[in-house]
Amino acid sequence: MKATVCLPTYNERENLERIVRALGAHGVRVLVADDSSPDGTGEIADRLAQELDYVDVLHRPQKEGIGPAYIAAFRHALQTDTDLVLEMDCDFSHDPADVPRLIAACEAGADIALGSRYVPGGGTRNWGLVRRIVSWGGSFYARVILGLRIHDLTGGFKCFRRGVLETIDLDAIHSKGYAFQIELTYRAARRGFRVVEVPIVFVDRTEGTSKMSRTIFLEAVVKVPLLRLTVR
Ligand SMILES: Nc1nc2c(ncn2[C@@H]2O[C@H](COP(=O)(O)OP(=O)(O)OP(=O)(O)O)[C@@H](O)[C@H]2O)c(=O)[nH]1
Ligand SMILES: [Mg+2]
Repeated sequence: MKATVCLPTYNERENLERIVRALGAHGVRVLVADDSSPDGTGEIADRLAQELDYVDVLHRPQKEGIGPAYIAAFRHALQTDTDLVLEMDCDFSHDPADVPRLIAACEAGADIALGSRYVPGGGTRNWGLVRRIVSWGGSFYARVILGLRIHDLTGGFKCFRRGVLETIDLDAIHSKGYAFQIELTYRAARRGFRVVEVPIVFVDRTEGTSKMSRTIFLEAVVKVPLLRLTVR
């Protein structure tokens, strides 16, 4: 199946080129969605797109969070003949070498394959106790309130069959941060799509800085019960 990896970037100049080249080994297309990073990530993306025929770039005028960046990238990818659309962080927390396993899960029948830290074989590396509790606790909170049988709801390493993204009402999604990941999976599960968790080991970034913030955290806390009440 043809696959497109969407890579949202904001100040990832230390990571982008290595990730794009590593993805090239897996026969996927790469779509970088850069929110006018002040560190020049967008220019690196343009240079790579000129050199490598599997790379495209979407430049967005301002930083709006991963939600809007992914939605713009999905719409762009859906205009091509790609069968699968992937999400992946551009900071090596997600290993490009795991991309074929996510694709294989969809080829084997999943509508959505989620890279999961909280199933046997998955895990996190180099994260302190607080980050581990926030992440696991966030997934547990969402799992209980939304009544899903999915263990990792906040992760951002995923593969969708294009039909999933064509069916969900992308216009209705306004989440910006982690809530976006929860919302997308919840809306897909409500539509009856088949979700499969693929174990991954998540490694804390070594280059660049995290964009996680208190606002992003609070958005997810508030959004989860709202999703439960409003999404049919
Ligand atoms: N286009 C765009 N990309 C973003 C934005 N915020 C974060 N990203 C990218 O989304 C990916 C995940 O962001 P991170 O900063 O790693 O956030 P995180 O993975 O939730 O947090 P950490 O685990 O602490 O790194 C990275 O590739 C970021 O560059 C944004 O506002 N716009
Ligand atoms: Mg990260």
